[in-house]
Amino acid sequence: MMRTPRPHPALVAAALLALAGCGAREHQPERHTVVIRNFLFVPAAEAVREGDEVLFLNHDAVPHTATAADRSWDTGNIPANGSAVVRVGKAGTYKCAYHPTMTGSITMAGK
Ligand SMILES: [Cu+2]
Repeated sequence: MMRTPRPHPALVAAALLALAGCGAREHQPERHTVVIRNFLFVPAAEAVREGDEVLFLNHDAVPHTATAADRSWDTGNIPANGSAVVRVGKAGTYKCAYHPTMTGSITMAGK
């Protein structure tokens, strides 16, 4: 009696994983970080892609916000040493609602 040789299951799984990882998705969402320090957004300009999140870390001793100029997104109040995450879908400028001289901008990459 002859048995048909079969590929090892682990090899099949590896091959399927390799195929799945090939061009199935152009971009994995990323999380960008903007630090608020000394009444500044650092970096002041951040390039994101659709689906990305931006994490704002407030390292100041007073509350801030990051509020889109067109109001399309808003972190709301970020307390001292607090943080907030937003998903930004389009390019534009933003500022702190409490301190209008604090400004930053988002650009959309890969479009
Ligand atoms: Cu502020």
